[in-house]
Amino acid sequence: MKAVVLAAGKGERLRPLTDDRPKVVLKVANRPIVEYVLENLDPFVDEFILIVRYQKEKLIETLGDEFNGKPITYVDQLEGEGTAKAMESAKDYIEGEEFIVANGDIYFEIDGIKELIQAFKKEKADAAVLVKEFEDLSHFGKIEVDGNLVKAVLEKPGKVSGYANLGVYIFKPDVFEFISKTPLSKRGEYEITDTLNLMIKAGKKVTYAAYSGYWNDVGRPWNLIELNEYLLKNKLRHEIKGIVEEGATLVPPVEIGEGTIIRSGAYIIGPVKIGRNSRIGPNCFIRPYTSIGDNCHIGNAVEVKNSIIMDHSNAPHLNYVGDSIIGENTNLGAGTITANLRHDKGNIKVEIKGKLEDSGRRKLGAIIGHNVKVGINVTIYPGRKIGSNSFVGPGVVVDKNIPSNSLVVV
Ligand code: TTP
Repeated sequence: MKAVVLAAGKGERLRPLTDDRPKVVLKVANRPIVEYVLENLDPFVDEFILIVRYQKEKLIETLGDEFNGKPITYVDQLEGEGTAKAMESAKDYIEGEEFIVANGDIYFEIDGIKELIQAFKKEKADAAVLVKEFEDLSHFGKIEVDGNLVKAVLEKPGKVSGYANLGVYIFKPDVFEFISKTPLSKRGEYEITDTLNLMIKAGKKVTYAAYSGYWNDVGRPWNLIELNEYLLKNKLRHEIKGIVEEGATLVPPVEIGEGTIIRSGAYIIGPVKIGRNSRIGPNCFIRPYTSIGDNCHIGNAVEVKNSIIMDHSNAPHLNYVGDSIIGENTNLGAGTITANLRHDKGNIKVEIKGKLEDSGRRKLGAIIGHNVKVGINVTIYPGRKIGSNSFVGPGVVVDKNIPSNSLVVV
């Protein structure tokens, strides 16, 4: 069986982290998101077809031409937006048999695919959808069912409970007939959910599998923090490949990559994952659910908690980084602090595509893009973004988002 992985999206809700790369290559727990998808599909498939467009070179460079010894074919998305358009792009690569389709930006586990294949076979269905029960479906497509079959798919039905569409499907090649008839949706996209409704109307058998495992749709910045926390809590093994100086304390599980040095006085409470060739300490405090990439520097008197610090980035002197994401090749000046809590203890809101969205979190720090230089003594308000390639001068109070490629001074 082949797997078609949809990875052509622009990831606009994850700006500035996706300014120069597709979201599926962003690293969570020091690994590109798309690798988790491929890993969980791997036992069931013999070939991966990746649908690409936005910044595709970065994805091809990240994955290469095979995964676990199985070939990856990259296919350009046909002109037009949406998941159905992305899927249609795979048409010439699918022959005869059923195939799996999965969004490239979701995290799910192997059981989901197992259950989906079982349901598809048991019902002798034409298509199958993976679903999960949620209290609030405002951000999802709702899958309405009758017995073992799907009756309809409703896009963003509001604050109701029920089965959410998780973005993982099995189809037979005849789905392409329905894709070619799928109309443009209200938001100007060709969507798989509309294709499913056309199939149901035409009397095709669409079934579903209800998944009870962990799932994360990495659409917004705080989803990266949640997924990082889940992966470190549930998948991390204590493993030290680097050097730990006398006088450093590591509370397991802590993973430390080759070439990394943990200097005396560093106090690290796992789960914490640190990549290769990084310099940690002396005298820093790294708290649970922190991922620090390759070639990073966390220096003296720095505290980091529940955060993602990507490759080649530094928090070198007197910094506090809490519930934050720091992109690649970014430097924090001495004394720069991220605030991660409102004094009224309300949820932190973040501007996403021009609208303020409730992150649902009481604690959320900064979202800083790639190649950013932050000066000394900069204060960053909770949930604020600093765009990629920006320079923030000494003493600036970041109480508003800073667009990419900006120069901001007091
Ligand atoms: P979305 O998360 O809906 O879209 P996106 O990735 O562009 O993100 P944003 O809304 O923040 O801009 O996409 C769901 C999945 O489908 C995701 O894996 C990307 C993929 N996709 C395509 O491959 N082609 C497309 O044209 C679209 C819209 C999405």
